[in-house]
Amino acid sequence: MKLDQNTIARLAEHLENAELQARDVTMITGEHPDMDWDDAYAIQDEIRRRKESRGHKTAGLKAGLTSFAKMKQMGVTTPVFGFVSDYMAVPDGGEIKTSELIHPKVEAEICIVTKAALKGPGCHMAAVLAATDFVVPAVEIIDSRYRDFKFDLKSVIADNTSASRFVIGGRMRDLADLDLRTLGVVLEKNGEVMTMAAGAAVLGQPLAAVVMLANHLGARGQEIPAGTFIMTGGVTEAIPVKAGDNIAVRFQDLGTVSMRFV
Ligand code: 0L1
Ligand code: MG
Repeated sequence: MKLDQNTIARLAEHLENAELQARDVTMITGEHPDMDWDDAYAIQDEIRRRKESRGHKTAGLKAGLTSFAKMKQMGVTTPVFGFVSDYMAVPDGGEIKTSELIHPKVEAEICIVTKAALKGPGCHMAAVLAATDFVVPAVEIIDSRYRDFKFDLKSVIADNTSASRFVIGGRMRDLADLDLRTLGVVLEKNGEVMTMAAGAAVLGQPLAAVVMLANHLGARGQEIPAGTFIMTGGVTEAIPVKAGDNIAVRFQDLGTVSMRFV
């Protein structure tokens, strides 16, 4: 690690305040060009610790930048990992206040909930298949705290991978009844189709993101506990939204997830 504890704490407070006050900031690697990957995740961990110390529960884990469309959109080649907090959850069909956000975008996510712990290194697809309790669809609302989306991967990791809101909807289904690779997703804004894709857009198979997450955490001495909600990453590119927009995402076999931006 290149940053000391005081700097990590200061950057976590800076980025969390930007999130909570819906205020954009410049990317932190501008000021700290030497920071490394461990520093970036340490800042994210400190943001999580701050939220939990105020009584917010961590509601789930997320993989980001896992689809070819998102990697292309962001000009990167590596997935990133983050978390979502309880206050970020919005009910299906609910309202999302744009005044609480900076420049939100929506993306469709195939998600699972685990029924057994997953621990890397060495976690593999069979372990994830065995540990999956059910599959459920969601929409993630990402809202990078960085001005004009000007950031690099380390800055994004420190900013908790732009996590902002999420909506779980549709219906839960058994993994054995689905083919996640061919599962189609259609994202509509104000009744117009914006983008569509199949699950294989996420690393060839969305559960590969869970394998990577377990191994990422395992390398840091952590595991995915049983009962964890995991978002495997946007299937399509992210679509910008503003007040007045209605979003409906139709997932084959999993139903529809919708929300309104006000
Ligand atoms: O969930 C994600 O794919 C993370 C995206 C981070 C970069 C962005 O804000 O688009
Ligand atoms: Mg996402």
